[in-house]
This record gives sequence, C-alpha cells and structure tokens, in this order.
Amino acid sequence: MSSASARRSRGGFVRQDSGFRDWVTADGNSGYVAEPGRYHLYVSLACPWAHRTLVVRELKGLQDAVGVSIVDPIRDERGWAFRDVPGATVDALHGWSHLSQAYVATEPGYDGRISVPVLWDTQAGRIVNNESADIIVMLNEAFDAFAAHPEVDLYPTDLRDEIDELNRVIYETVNNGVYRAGFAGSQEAYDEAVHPLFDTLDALDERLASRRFLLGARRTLADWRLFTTLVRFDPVYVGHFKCNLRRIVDYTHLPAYLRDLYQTPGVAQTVDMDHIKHHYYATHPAINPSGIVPAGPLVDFDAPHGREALGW
Ligand SMILES: N[C@@H](CCC(=O)N[C@@H](CS)C(=O)NCC(=O)O)C(=O)O
Repeated sequence: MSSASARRSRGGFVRQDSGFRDWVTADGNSGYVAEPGRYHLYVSLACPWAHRTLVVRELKGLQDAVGVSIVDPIRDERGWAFRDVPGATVDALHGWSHLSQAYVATEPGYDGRISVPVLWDTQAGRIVNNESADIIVMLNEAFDAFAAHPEVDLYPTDLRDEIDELNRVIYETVNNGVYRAGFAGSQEAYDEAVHPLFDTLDALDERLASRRFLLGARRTLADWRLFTTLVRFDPVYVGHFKCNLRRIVDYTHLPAYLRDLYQTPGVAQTVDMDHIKHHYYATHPAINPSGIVPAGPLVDFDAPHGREALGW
C-alpha cells in the first residue's frame, strides 16, 4: 500500500496531485514562450495556494503582463464559479460561469478536481499549469523581460537547496498540515497532523529570532509560501480546522514576521479577509454545518513589526 492510501484508510486527508504541469519559459523551449498578455491566472482570493501566485505577480510587477480573474469564494457542488459578488470578477475572457469550463476546454471529459490556481494560455486555449508551486517559479523567472521588477529574485540560485528543503517540511506539516488536521476523519489522523504542525511552527519561531526572513535578509519563495498559510491561521485554521495548540499571536517572533511580510509593498492588497473567512466557514458543511462566519479575531496586520534591525 502506498503511504497516501495507508493514510487515507486511517481517515487521513490526502491532497490530489495537480494534473497540468506544462512550463512557460523565457525562450519558449518548453513549447510555451512567455509573452505579455498571453497568460492569465484564475484564482480564488480565499485559497492559500492561489494566493501565492498573486503575491509573486505583485512583487515581480507583472500586473500588466499577466491578467487575473477571481472566482466567487463560495464553492458549491459545481465547484468554483464566476459570479458578480464583491471582490470577485466575471470571466471576461470567455464568459464562463464555472472554472470547470477551463478544465474541460483543456481536456474534454475531464473529471478530476477543479482547483485554483490555474495558469491559462489564451493563445493555445488551454491550461498550462495548475500547480501553484510551479506557477510561482515561472512567474519569478520566465517573465523578466516585461516585469516591472525583474531585479526581484525570489528563488536565487545560491539559496535554492535550502529553500527547497524548507519548502518540503513547511508544505508537509504547515501548508498541507492545516488541511490534514482540519479534514481528518479520525482522531488518529488529526493527532498525526496537528503535532507536527506545531513542532514546525515552534522551530520556525526560533529560526526567526535571529533572521528577519526564513533565509536571512532576503525574502524568498519560502517566505511567501509560508505567508499565505500564516495570514489565514488565527482567523480560520485555529477554529475551523482545530489547529489550536497555539495561535500565531501567542508566538514570540512569528507575529512580527507575519506583519513584516504583510507590509511588504504590494502584498496587503492581495489579502482579502472577507473572501478567506466566507470561503472556509461557508464551504465545508461537514465541519461547519451552520455556515456561520465568526466575527473575529481582531488582528492588526498593520501594526509596526520592528524587524528592520534584523539584517541577517
Ligand atoms: N497543489 C495545488 C492545490 C490547489 C488546491 O487544492 N486548491 C483548492 C482551493 S484552496 C481547490 O481549488 N480545491 C478544489 C477542490 O479540491 O475541489 C496547488 O498548490 O496549486
């Protein structure tokens, strides 16, 4: 039995692998050449994986080069939909009502998961990639010729090994760990997720005592991948997903680190707490049958963070 099916049989949540993994490159040797206006992102502002792509698009200054459509945060049995609700958009490119139409247009008869983010190629009329971990690397490196901030490098060659290793642990125990705790179908599966989650948060808090960012002085993809989980943690994961051994605000260094990232120019506007809270609390009836969205907590991500002095 694979470890995924062993975990599933014990009531564990297992995330399905993303189906489309083609690659956009600057020179087009992959079959997909980076060009301004050619590629489009379909995202949910609620989704931590999609949120990563919006942050990198902002930091690289790709707003004019790569368009964005935003789904309704409420997902029903037909999946993600385009509706005229606050903070969302219609699908201006095709007039689609549902994101499933992008998947079927790419692969007729597609019956897998309909997930965000999606990187859409307007020229080929198909999904290039629906894995956020790939999309953020492409946005970082393939589009520099027409990025407003090509000097921003979030995945520097000299730090890649360390970034990859941190990403591996943070993905397993934190980014996906909160989902494994929240969607656990047994006490055992919950216990197996929640303790490693807090072990990693404890270790990260210590790491950030002497480093301004995870890798030191530079903000990298490792920080932004962690950021989209941390910003949702106290408002959603503590209550909705039962990740409540500690809150982020109870830590020594994580709260100021989180505010530092939030206050990075361009980032705050990618955070939509209404979409985030409404999506989670109203979309998972199995864990929140009433669909009631809690009022709090009150978190002030704009408060001073005081971490400028931590050069390294
Ligand atoms: N590995 C994917 C995961 C994306 C993902 O799971 N997105 C969620 C929203 S947070 C989704 O669209 N889920 C819909 C579904 O599973 O049906 C990535 O990082 O891009």
